[in-house]
Amino acid sequence: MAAKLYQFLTSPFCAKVRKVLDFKDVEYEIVEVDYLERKELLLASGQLMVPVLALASGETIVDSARIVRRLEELYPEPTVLPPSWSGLHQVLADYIDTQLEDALFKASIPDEVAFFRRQGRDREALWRMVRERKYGAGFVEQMITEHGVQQSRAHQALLPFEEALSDRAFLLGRIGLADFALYGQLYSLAFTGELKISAELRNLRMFFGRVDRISSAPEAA
Ligand SMILES: N[C@@H](CCC(=O)N[C@@H](CS)C(=O)NCC(=O)O)C(=O)O
Repeated sequence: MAAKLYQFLTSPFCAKVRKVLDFKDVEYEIVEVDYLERKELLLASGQLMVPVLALASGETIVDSARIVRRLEELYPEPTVLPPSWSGLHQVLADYIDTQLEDALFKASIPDEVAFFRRQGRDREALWRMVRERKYGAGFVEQMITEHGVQQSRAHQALLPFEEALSDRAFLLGRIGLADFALYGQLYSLAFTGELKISAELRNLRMFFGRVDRISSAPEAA
């Protein structure tokens, strides 16, 4: 029996986990969670956030960092924490999952609103409510109005990564956790099917393709 990954397509943390599963060649199926109807997710994990990984053994893990740690224990090879680079990968992945996430998430808001609107006004309304509870009333409309500013902020935040990738395929040389975290966050600029990483960020565009090709995405369950 394959593991099950509960996800929202738009989630960068789910994209990170998908790619680690692909890299480690773990068989899994995707359960695309309906944003408004999360009964199956709740029953499987006792909470309402993704990613959640339900292993064939019956073990269920919530949170992308915990999932990756557990996968590393269960499937140590190929490793995402190369010897003597493990600490740096973790520090960099943490930065990517928080600081870079903040910039890219804000720049991707118009696409996310459109994505949830296509699924229905009710999904869009819940999505907006969750965001505005966290960031305050009017946040979503403000991000749409300020889209240009948010795009240049995201561009600035990506420049150090673009530079690092000018002479190597992966951030710290050998592929590892930080690369999967970066791939996940870049997925916020790709979930529409169009790669919205600026043409000026050529190394990052190639990096995204390189990690994306690690294996083909499995079919939705
Ligand atoms: N630190 C968590 C963050 C997970 C997270 O923020 N998940 C979001 C989707 S990207 C979520 O499930 N949000 C609930 C909601 O939007 O209702 C992780 O790394 O897994």
